[in-house]
Amino acid sequence: MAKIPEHVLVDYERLKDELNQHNHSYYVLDDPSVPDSEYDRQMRLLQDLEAQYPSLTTADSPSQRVGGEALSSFDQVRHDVPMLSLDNAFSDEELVDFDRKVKDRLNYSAQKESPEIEFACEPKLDGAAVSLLYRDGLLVRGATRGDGTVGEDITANVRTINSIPIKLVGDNIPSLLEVRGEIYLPRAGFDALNTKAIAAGEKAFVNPRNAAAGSLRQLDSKITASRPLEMCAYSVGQFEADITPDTHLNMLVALGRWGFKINEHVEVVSGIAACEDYYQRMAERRDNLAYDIDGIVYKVNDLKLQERLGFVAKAPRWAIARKFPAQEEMTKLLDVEFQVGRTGAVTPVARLEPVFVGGVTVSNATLHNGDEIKRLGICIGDTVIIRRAGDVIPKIAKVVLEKRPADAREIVFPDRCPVCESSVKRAEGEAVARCSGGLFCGAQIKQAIKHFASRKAMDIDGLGDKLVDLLVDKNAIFSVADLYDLKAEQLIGLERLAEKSATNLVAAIDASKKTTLAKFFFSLGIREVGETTGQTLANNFGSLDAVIEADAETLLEVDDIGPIVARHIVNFFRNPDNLSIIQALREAGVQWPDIDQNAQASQPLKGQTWVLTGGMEVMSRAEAKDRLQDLGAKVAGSVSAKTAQVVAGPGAGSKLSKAQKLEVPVMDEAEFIEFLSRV
Ligand code: D41
Repeated sequence: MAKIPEHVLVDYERLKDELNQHNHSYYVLDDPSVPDSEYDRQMRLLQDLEAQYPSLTTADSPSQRVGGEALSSFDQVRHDVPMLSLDNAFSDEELVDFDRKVKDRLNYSAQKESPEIEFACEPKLDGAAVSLLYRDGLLVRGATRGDGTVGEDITANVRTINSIPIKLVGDNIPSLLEVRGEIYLPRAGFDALNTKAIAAGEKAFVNPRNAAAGSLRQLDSKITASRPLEMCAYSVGQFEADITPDTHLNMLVALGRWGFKINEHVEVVSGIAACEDYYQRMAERRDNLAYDIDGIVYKVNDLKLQERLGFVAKAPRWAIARKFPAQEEMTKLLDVEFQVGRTGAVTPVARLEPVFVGGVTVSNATLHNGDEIKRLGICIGDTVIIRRAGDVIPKIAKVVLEKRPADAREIVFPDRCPVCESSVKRAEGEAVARCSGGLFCGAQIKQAIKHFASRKAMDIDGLGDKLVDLLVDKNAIFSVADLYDLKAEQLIGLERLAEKSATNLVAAIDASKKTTLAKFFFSLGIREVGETTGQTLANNFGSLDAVIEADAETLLEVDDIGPIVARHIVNFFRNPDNLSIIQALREAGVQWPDIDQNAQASQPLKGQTWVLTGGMEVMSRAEAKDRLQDLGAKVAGSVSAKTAQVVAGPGAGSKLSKAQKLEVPVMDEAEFIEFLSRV
């Protein structure tokens, strides 16, 4: 074997340490320390060294996170310190009861002024519990919880999880440390995984917990490596160290310093009433978290008190879980209706027996399209599992086939539009079936008008969805152009509209005539043309007529316009009905300031991406965005190494720190306004 030169050994150790640190910044702190390109460069250097000197490669090398050879089975692992389970409290009374029992055991009740107990409150992550063993700071074993006494050795799999340190960092590293925590799949990762599975014709996972547990049980660690799993540490089993934290919170803080991810919402409170308050606060935030939680765990914070309290059977006396309403429930599919959208898309909507799930009562769920119906294998009358988490749209996660009744009916996708009876067609390669009725279809007319009137389009205040439905149903309007002929008297004649609202509405319609070219493009409801593309068209063509006249080739010359959007734009303006509506809108007085072609040619910020973060005091954020887009800049929601400039106002947080890390220039609002006056 080639002798490894000393300087290579030094380089190798340094590279490993640096990569582990970058990894920690990125996956644990959520705060990248270097651009991805730099990380990739160092990783390649490391891999080159390992290729040149194969004997260098150690298990703690960051290169090993991609997974290795598949196993034929998992070994069993005995937990020397048992992994306890958690008792549940199902009501506030049971929580008060828990507090009383803790105090009784500690003899607090006998004291005159019974002191309150300090509790550490933490979200109960919905994933799979694991044990990670570190000897002298190196990860030597990962194991599932199993039955609490015996689990399975999943070392190869846990190594692939980026938020798990393979080597501890910081001071006072314990000679022996067994960390317990939850491995979970954030919702975004879960959605991405299911999208991929469905595209590949595979079965989707019902929820992130199943997906996380399934990912850990893979014999091929390369599969685990491909799943965006995360881990949060929440307790310690075996522990031999020079320091001994005195509280649960301080133990978590120590774990954080050694490189583990700790849940960001952990809080220490005094007394059980404050625990209930924490529960309410987290219940409100639950839908906005990036991951599923199924409840709150309360733990006596003082580790000495924990020891005095001990455990019964398999659960500690010093901890309890209080569950949230379940995110999955069973109910029945009563019927399927088909709704027609603005672009004619026919969407099947499930009518369900109402069920309380994820904190709300659900009676409808979208079934997306015909493929989804096939994939789920669902029939009317079936019992289904509804899942509602985070995203407010409930989904049918699974059909319970065992419960299918004898009279279950197949779902038949209509070949005629349920609104206008035109034929329903499905274009090659598209999942969506569409009504071919275009503007003859009442449903499409309604949706087109609702879109036209919406805030980011023509912004007609007071023209809500219900009123649009009414106006179209009563034949008062047939297109967006007819809005501008509406008279107050006519509106008062319609049921539900008072005189004042009628005059206000006519005034709002009138006021909407003054718009911008970008908003007008967006308002037309051309398929795939959102706000950004509307702005792109305005910036690049300067006038409506220039876009009407453009062919697909000309459109394709514009950055950000691809062949599909180009085709939709050309088709839209080739349609004589659309052109006559545009003509009528212009005649009604809809107008926008022309974009100066010279100024446009010199768009000074063209090609730049800007990010606005924090509050703005003088200008509104929408105005700042408009101004930047007029100057040709793209306005993005997140900072990357490619960001040209960040405008940060008061309260700017992670985006600002990321900009500083990546050395992206930052200005405040005053500087921004000054900048605008110069360009
Ligand atoms: O977030 C969790 N799922 C979580 C689980 C947590 N935050 N803390 C936990 N603490 C414990 C004790 C008190 C026994 C150390 C737990 C669990 N146990 C647990 N998870 C699965 C079984 C037990």
